[in-house]
Amino acid sequence: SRRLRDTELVVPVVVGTCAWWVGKKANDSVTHRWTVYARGANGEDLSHIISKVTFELHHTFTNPHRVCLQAPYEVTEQGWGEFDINITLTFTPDAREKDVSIMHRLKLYESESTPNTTKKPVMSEVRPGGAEGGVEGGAGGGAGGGAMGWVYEELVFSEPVESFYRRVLAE
Ligand code: SLL
Repeated sequence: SRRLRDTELVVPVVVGTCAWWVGKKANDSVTHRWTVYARGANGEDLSHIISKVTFELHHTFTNPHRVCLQAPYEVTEQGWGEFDINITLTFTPDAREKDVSIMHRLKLYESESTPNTTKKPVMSEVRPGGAEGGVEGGAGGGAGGGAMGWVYEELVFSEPVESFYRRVLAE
């Protein structure tokens, strides 16, 4: 199928983490439970454009290479430390696009650099084949501790494959 000149398909996505302190059950290896996720910016599950999401956890986790073949694209774990998670989006084969990787740091603790407000809502974009930074937000988890952080990105498919484009618009 041919590619459509002068056409762009823009899909807003959010990747993020949220973490909760486990409270009195905390021990040396488990202080928090947390979830890392990728989803559509409006809550849609993205399975119309994504075939796989891979989350690369810190090597101290058992089986750190976690693969989600269907929505919800998320991993829930427990641990003690903060680290960078590489999140790779693989698109449906009919898109004929390369994977996109987004790095996101798991935050367990509210910090001065993650204020209780969302930063300025300017959008950024990721083009399949090359990622750039997006808009970040964060918040503290309130009583007991915990933290959230997320980044809003736009996946931009420029000159999309026609059959992919038509299928996505029809869904
Ligand atoms: C740090 N550089 O030192 C970071 C690494 C790694 C966190 C944090 C493993 C949990 C488990 C876990 O939480 N690793 O043992 O299953 O802060």
